[in-house]
Amino acid sequence: MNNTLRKLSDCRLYGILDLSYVNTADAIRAAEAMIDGGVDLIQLRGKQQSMDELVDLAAQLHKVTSRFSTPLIVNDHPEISAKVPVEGVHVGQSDDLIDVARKKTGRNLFIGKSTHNFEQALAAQHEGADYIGFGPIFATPTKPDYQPIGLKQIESVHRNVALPIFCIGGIKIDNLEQVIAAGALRVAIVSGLLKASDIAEYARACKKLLIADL
Ligand code: 3NM
Repeated sequence: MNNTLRKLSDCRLYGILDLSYVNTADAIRAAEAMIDGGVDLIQLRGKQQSMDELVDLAAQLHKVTSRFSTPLIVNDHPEISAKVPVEGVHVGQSDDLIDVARKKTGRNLFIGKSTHNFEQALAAQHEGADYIGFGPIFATPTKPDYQPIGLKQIESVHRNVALPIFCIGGIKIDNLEQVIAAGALRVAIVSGLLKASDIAEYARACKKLLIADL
């Protein structure tokens, strides 16, 4: 294990391995390509998979991510962290509160929370989240039931929330400059990356735009 795990504040590009876009057999290769292209942290998201499948895949993924100082975050299930030394857990608005998730992990992990408006973003900060997702910025088939919030709140949320904020939802290489121009410093991308013909190249192009202002 590389003991200099990348800090959240240094993370700009968050790649989400959503198992509705990539099957478990290809997930490791997709993670390696993401890392090769400069993705800074990776989330495992599997809404249809059993706990056993997720634990098994998280363990395989962690062998890869830990070689590259890349934090691995699991979506929804703090319980996985009891079995696999992942670095974080991501919860949604209807999942465990941050405190509860933290207690379930029994370790000092990153806890991230999805937020869908300015008030939820402030509340997540108050609740003790280590980072937030903020979106969906644009309509997305990956989370079809959510109303897109657009670009307008990005600036105010960055002015008022002192956590790493990952804008998410419908973000692709083609609209990323718009999102950055609206004030985003960090983004999370699912389908843009996973449907790319070359995941590493796609990630590299996104990362280049995100770090252009450094
Ligand atoms: N969470 P894509 S939007 C997983 O707004 C997720 O909290 C969202 O997928 C939120 O990059 C989203 O394919 C889906 O649009 C993002």
